[in-house]
Amino acid sequence: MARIVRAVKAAAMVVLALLLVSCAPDTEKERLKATTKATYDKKTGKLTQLTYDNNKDGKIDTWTYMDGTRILRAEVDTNEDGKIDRWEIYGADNQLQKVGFSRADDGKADAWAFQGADGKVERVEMSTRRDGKVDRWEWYSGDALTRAEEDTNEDGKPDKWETYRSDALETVAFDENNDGRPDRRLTYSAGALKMIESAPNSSGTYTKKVTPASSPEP
Ligand SMILES: [Ca+2]
Ligand SMILES: [Ca+2]
Ligand SMILES: [Ca+2]
Ligand SMILES: [Ca+2]
Repeated sequence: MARIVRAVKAAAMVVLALLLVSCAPDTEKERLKATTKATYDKKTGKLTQLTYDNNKDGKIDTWTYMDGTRILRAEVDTNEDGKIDRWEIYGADNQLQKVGFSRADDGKADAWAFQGADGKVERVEMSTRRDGKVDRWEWYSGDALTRAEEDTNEDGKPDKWETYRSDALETVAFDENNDGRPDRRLTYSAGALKMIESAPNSSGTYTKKVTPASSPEP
């Protein structure tokens, strides 16, 4: 998660790199020249793409797509294995909107992280079926996962709710009759199931509680 937090301000660095080309020592100058390439639209003359060598190893690893001075998106091959592993999407104000990443690291984005005001990940949207359709939403505080919602039956509505404490699952609730409201809640402590609640009344309060018998002493 930390690498997502470190938002690469690709375009700013490219501009910086272009400036450095003129004042860097020869080898550095050569590297920047070889890896910082600008592509322009033949008709309009507008800048459409900039490349960049973010980790300074002489190999292009960042491709920033531009519309003139506006950054549209950047694609980054962080580990230089030939597969893009980071997708940066920018808003109209050249501010980073979200960062896509590939949980399977197969060159296909399946999760997108949104930053909070503190620069840390605030929310992650996920396509668990890897079809581009978001069906899981996670919320973070600091760097810790605090809660999640999931649409497990692809009807566009969450039907599974999870809460976390110290990155461990604390409760998970399920909507079993597909009315958008939870019907059963499982509570865990230190990985062990502690309570099952069900039969919610009209205000959503569970009226039935079952405490699983604790495992027999060895
Ligand atoms: Ca590189
Ligand atoms: Ca890669
Ligand atoms: Ca659903
Ligand atoms: Ca329900």
